[in-house]
Amino acid sequence: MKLELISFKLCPFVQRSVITLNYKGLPYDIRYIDLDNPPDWFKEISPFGKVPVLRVDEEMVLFESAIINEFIDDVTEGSLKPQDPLILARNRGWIEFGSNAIFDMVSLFKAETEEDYEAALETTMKNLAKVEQIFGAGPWFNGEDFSLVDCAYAPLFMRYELLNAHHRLFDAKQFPRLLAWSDRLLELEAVRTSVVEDFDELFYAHVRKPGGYGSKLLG
Ligand SMILES: N[C@@H](CCC(=O)N[C@@H](CS)C(=O)NCC(=O)O)C(=O)O
Repeated sequence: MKLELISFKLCPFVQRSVITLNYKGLPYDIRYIDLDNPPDWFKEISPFGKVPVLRVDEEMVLFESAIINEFIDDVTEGSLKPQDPLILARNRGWIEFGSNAIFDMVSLFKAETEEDYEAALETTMKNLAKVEQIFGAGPWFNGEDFSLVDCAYAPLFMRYELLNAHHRLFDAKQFPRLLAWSDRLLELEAVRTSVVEDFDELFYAHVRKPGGYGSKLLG
């Protein structure tokens, strides 16, 4: 099976799929596009005009990171999805929650005014508090079994680590379980190799770009 992942270097959703591909050891090619100026062939194949898109055997196109990840999992050994339908449904819900948490994190550095920033900060901290509250004994979201939920949260935590290094937003006193989970995830080979080499500089440049209150504080 030939896989080509259509990507944007900074996209956390693409990164979720890269982590899953890496973790499952499935060979793939990656092709980067400029999302500010997407090529016509991309507009034709991506129904939402978004990355990631996974081209399978040059003909079938899959989109939406959560669905791409389930596909990657289904065609490889050792499932990253729980067998119990109830736990699986719960996992899917928290993956979706993680997607919203990514958009809320972006709204922090996109905040133009102090007021917008404070509102975004409140939302993002509430998000993290909810995850802290439901996270069990670890080490992973489902306990001993590494899962697609872990793949889904690593990109969010990688970005928060970079933001925290610049301007501390939260610490281990507030979210001890979440930060321990984050540390564990960020140490994984599949996660460390899921971004381009100059990711940190690219991310900081992206944060600085809007130029408003949030970007000045966090960039
Ligand atoms: N729900 C989608 C979200 C993907 C997404 O928002 N990707 C962004 C880049 S990080 C994108 O392609 N944005 C382009 C656009 O919205 O036009 C998924 O999980 O794959």
